[in-house]
Amino acid sequence: MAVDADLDVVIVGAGFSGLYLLKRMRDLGMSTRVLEAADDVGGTWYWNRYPGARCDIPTTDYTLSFDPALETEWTWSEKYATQPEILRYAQFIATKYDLYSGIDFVTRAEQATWDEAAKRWHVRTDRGETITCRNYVMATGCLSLPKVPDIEGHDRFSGEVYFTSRWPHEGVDLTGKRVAVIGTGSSAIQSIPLMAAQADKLTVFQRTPNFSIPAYNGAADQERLAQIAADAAVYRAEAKLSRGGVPGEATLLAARALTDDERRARFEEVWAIGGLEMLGVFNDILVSEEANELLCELIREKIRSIVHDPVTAEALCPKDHPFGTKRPCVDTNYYATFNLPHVRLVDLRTDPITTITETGIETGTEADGETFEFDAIVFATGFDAMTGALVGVDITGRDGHTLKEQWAHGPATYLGLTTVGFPNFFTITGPGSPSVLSNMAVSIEQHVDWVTDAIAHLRDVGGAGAGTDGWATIEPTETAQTAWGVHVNDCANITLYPIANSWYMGANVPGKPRMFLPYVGGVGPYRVICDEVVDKGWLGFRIEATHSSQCNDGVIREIMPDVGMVLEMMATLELPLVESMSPEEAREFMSASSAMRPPGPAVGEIVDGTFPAGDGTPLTYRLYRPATDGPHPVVVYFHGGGWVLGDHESDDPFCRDLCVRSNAIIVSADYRHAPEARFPVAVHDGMAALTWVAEHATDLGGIPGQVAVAGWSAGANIAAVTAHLARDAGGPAISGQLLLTPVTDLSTDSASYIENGEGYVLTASLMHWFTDHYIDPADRTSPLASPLLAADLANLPPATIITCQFDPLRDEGTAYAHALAEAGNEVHHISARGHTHTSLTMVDIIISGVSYREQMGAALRSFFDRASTSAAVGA
Ligand code: NA7
Repeated sequence: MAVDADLDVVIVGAGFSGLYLLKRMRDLGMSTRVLEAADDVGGTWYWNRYPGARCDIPTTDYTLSFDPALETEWTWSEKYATQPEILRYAQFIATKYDLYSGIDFVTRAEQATWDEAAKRWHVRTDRGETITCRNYVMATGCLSLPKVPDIEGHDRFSGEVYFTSRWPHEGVDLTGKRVAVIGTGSSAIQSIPLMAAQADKLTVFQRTPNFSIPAYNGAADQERLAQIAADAAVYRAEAKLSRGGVPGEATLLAARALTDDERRARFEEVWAIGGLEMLGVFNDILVSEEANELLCELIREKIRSIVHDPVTAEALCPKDHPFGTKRPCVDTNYYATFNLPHVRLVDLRTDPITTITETGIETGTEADGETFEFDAIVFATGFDAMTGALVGVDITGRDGHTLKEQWAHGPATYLGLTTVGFPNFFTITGPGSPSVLSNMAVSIEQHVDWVTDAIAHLRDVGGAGAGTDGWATIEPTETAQTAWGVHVNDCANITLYPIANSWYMGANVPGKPRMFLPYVGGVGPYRVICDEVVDKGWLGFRIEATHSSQCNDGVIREIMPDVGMVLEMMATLELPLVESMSPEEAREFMSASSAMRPPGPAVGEIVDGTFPAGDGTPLTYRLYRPATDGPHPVVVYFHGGGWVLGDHESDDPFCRDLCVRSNAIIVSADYRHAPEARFPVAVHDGMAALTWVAEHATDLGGIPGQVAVAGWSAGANIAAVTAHLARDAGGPAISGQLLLTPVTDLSTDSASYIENGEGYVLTASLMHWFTDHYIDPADRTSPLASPLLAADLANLPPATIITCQFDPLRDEGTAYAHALAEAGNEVHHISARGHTHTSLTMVDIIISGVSYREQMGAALRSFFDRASTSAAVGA
């Protein structure tokens, strides 16, 4: 093969990513070339020249920060700069750092193939050149490959055809023309008011209405400018650690917690600021459908108030996706444009396009159709986002596998930067990174810096710097990549994003696999993760050089993202250790913490009462009755708290949730606490509660004979032991036992104790504090304390046991599930990945716990279904 050049680095794309990476590579002395299909720099801002094209992030923030000189040498003229100004900024950067000389313009990378023997990439261009390089970087942008319009007859129209994504450089004069616009995404919404100003007639074909917020464009925000002028470094550093790449405090206001008036006032305040600030109007809009709908209705009211014709207004009101789950648009006069007499909206939901003809567009059905004649059609139909440009180049990695094949079911990356089977191949703002959900300027810089560090490291460990032909190769491991995909999904799944048919989900391109493409965990947390990967010895990467090889395999984030956030938040509070307190102090501390939680769902009725312990001592209970018609089955529930703490108040939100999900009465029964009443008092109180509830089921509104036991942690220990006692006593009959993270064995030497003994709320030292208060060492192997150690585990009620990955008690819960199954009992073991001992009970805080609580509700329902079926069979 004739090789035209042998380089350290080839970069595809001369947008902001390619430009900055070229600069960094040159600074390191790397031989580098950039291949760019256009005849100038700018990437997205080179191609997207449609009228009205602007940034939707304030341009004070859409700024590269690597050189402090950029802060003073460039000034943005507007709040949201226009495309020509942003393009000039890219040209300014290319000129200032003498980058033009490193770029091959009008040169498209067509093929890249990894040569394992030579440890190089061979990149072929459409000019017939082959360039060989050590490292190959796709800096091709996320919205660069236009989607081919999937409309019958799209290539038949004989008039003028334009694509917003490929707008002619010389501009277009639509004066006096009959113009069609197909699509109502951001490109259309920005350009429609300007096209309407020229066209004789403008017809907008809308398949899905989008939310658009006014830009209120004008001078750049003075407050931001002042902050930047005062200390640009601090301002930019704050952006880098923020969630979206723009500094700012997250609101503490939850839409659901406000009154209608308060909500409206806050909404109006943010509407008056305009733009994507609306994404932060309330803190629950991207996680709660109810909260989101409250906001959607406020925006719809605005649309109805602007658009005069009620039918058009209604058609413009988005109703098929929660606000924010498709990128909201930022406009100037978009909705008002539909009040102009020559502008018409065609709702493709009611009148779909049947075909594009030589002279126009036909809609509707044969019986009831409409024919439109046009001089020009503008396709504003979007992009094959995030992956289109990457798989558009024929990239072949190790063993002849192509990226296209490998990503046929959706992209798989480690950190959105690298992918298994493709050594020394990097993607800037690739799928699996914050990219399109963030301020791209901030994300681009972070990715380029990380890739620069990686490439420098490869040269250093390979020894190339010492004059050898060393260089190293880097590639992620399967373990790291798979786990990253899981984490990306975990983050998306606690939001409403996956609901929408958006390009974030790949849903806009027919046949594209449906999966959430960007990383929603936030710019700051993502940066921390990328840095941690390096600090942990390039965790999850295999780095191989001629004489050395290193693979620190592992997973960077396994904890559920919302659980991780709560742990981080708790860490910042520097709470005192419970085990440093007296039981009395610990109880007060727990009550105070409980008072600050969300209350949990409403139930039909709550009744507080007492029942007698075996010695006649009155003990309290709280009964939760479903809102549905009774009678209901009854669950006797025992709270958590290590036999020392807790009561029905401490587990109140969880009991409400369980009541709603199981449609059963929950009787949260207290039991006496240690150290005042040590083992086995609590166990006998548990049995007394069960006996009393079974005897009074009818009085309580329950169904006699349908009684289950349930509990969490120490309460699950009481529930499990109560089931043993009831079996041995010949009753009461128990329909099932639901044990959430139970204590089943008081020894503390399991692997889960060692792995999770610190840092996940229930620590090994706290567990020792509980156990020491509860029980003498000599009694700890008693089956009434450690049910796992019972000689006889047969003939126990059906069990559902939930264990959590990051819980010291995980292994004893798992062992109990196995032991019960081995003894012939029906057992369902649910292993909650990424959860901790306490996370599943955090109702309305930990969203990733919802599916497990749903499974707990289902488990209770199934106990009772079985009980009623066998009762019917018996009858
Ligand atoms: P978008 O946001 O993907 O918008 C494309 C629009 O085109 C959207 O309204 C689509 O409707 C519509 N579309 C696509 N295909 C068709 C067919 N076949 N028939 C009718 N309508 C169709 O792309 P943009 O260029 O506007 O914006 C991209 C991003 O750039 C934007 O999010 C900002 O981040 C900047 P659909 O919703 O699929 O029903």
